[in-house]
Amino acid sequence: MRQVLRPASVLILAWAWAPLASGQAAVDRVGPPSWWVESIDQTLMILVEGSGLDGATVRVLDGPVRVARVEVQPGGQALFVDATIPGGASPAACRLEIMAGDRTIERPWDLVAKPVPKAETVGLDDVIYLIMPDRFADCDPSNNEVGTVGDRLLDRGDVQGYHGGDFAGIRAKLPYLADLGVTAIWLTPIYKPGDSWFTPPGASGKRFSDFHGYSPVDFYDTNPRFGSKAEYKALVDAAHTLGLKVIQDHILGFTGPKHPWVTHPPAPGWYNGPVDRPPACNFRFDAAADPHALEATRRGLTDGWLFGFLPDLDLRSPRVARYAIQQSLWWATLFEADGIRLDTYPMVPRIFWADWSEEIRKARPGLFAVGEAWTIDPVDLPFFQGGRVGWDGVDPGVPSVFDFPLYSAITRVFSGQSPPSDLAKALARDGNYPRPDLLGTFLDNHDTPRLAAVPGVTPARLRMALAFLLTTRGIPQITWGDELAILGHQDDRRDFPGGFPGDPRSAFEEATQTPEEQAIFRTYRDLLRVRKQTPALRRGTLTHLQADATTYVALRELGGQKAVVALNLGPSPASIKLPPSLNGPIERAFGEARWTETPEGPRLDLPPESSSIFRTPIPLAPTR
Ligand SMILES: [Ca+2]
Ligand SMILES: [Ca+2]
Repeated sequence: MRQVLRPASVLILAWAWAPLASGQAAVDRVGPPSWWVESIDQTLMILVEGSGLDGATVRVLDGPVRVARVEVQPGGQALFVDATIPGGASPAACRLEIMAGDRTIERPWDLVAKPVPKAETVGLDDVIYLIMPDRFADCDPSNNEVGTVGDRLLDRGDVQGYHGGDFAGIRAKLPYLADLGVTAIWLTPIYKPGDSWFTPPGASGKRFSDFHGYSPVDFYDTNPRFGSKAEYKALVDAAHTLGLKVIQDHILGFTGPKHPWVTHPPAPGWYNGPVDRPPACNFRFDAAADPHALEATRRGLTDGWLFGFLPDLDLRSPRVARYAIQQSLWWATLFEADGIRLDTYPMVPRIFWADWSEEIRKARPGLFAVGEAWTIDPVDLPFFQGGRVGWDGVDPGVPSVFDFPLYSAITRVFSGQSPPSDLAKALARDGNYPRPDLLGTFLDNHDTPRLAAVPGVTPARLRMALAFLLTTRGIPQITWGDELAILGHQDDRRDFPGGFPGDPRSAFEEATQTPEEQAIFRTYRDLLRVRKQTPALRRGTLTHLQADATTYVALRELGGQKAVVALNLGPSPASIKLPPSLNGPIERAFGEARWTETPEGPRLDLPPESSSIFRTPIPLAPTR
């Protein structure tokens, strides 16, 4: 069925920009460019962008896709095509036919089989390894300047330039990650970004490339400097073969400054505006969580442009929301996400997340998602975790958020600014969260200083911080190179040593690591093994046994298994009495502490600046 509708409401809308002069029809982009078949009917919004599309008609050839309605935007630059894919349809190599004026334009539009997920979704048993693809490994130098316009973007001497890492590099290093003991990789966004240097307003001429990925210009293509969609798929398949899960980093709320929508939005009000004088995001997470805040203050969080220059999409508009949800579903389904990380999650209206979660649930029930909600306030953060209806009547449905309040406590404690009792104090707020066990925990990420670079953090303190991270509640996330204690500050995403042509040595091989790198690398590997062997450390209840000015001791229990984690940050040995209920068979799984059973309960003797783990003996090979 073909049908062309032009609702009167569209015709009378005022336009903020001048339509292009009508000329010969052309199509620049079609999104989504493909879809999959399901057992039930699916309705889809296909956005066709180009020029000269006034009066266009659309049909889908060579397949079962039915076009229900075409909305031609005044100016002829966009068509919204509402289509139906009948349930039970077979995959087909379809073609989208657009007829406008005297031209007929065809685009391939494949209907494919729905991939069957290869792995369980990310969950409590996982440890996530964050990779910024540009900074990990460059195994294909031929892609380093693909598509570049103007000055070269590759400059390893410039922290804001590209360094050359790619999908092929990550794929080559997957065995290293599997051996280290992580179970999932999270890549920062792989969308196609701008092709040239960018100088934001107010940056005093300083220029930036989009190596970090948070400036998409096309939501249906990859960054060609990382590789093609086929190369990305090959990376995902290789990861799954090794038992590693893949977390996709989705941007749903904004675009890069160079996105073509900025000058040619598909419809009025596509971005929050006014576009020529955009309001900057106010970062008032507290206002979102506060039922008594001014609505205008809340809108400053959800509708402002990040840093005043990242164009903010109006996700309250049904068309914009549909586009965002579809691109998210498209990547997650066709590229087999095992989890999704949601960038700038609180800057998007919660009602959108509720809709997004519902759609994701239908496509892949139970799929893990974790939102970036960068607030260290333990009162505000719980509001953003899904699983509970908030004061606004909305459950955003996103099961996890990153635990920035605990991150803040970790930084303070292990740099010597606060006593270890602050760890217990931070965890004491867990009653505020719908699911504290699902929170994403971390020592640092790509947006923070590395913990190893924080003044006051010593190698011994770094090892204790890791022991805490990998044994406390939550799903831990490690940042690339943390296992070597690589340094770096807020805006200094360093390269993995040995990942790049010309590097003097490779830290991917233990034999060519420095002695300092070997020490921390082995600590990572050992602790990851202990965590893997000890279900209580991943899923157990958490009880604080001791938390004071120098020590922190916690018990995790699952079924009959007990695990005791003991940290002594002080410069002297410490002796700690544990409850008599902990008497019984025990083995040391990590560290140097001594466990002595007495009628009054076990006594723990902890060496200075040390971490140790004891557990109910398990019938497995001992750790190295
Ligand atoms: Ca490369
Ligand atoms: Ca926003």
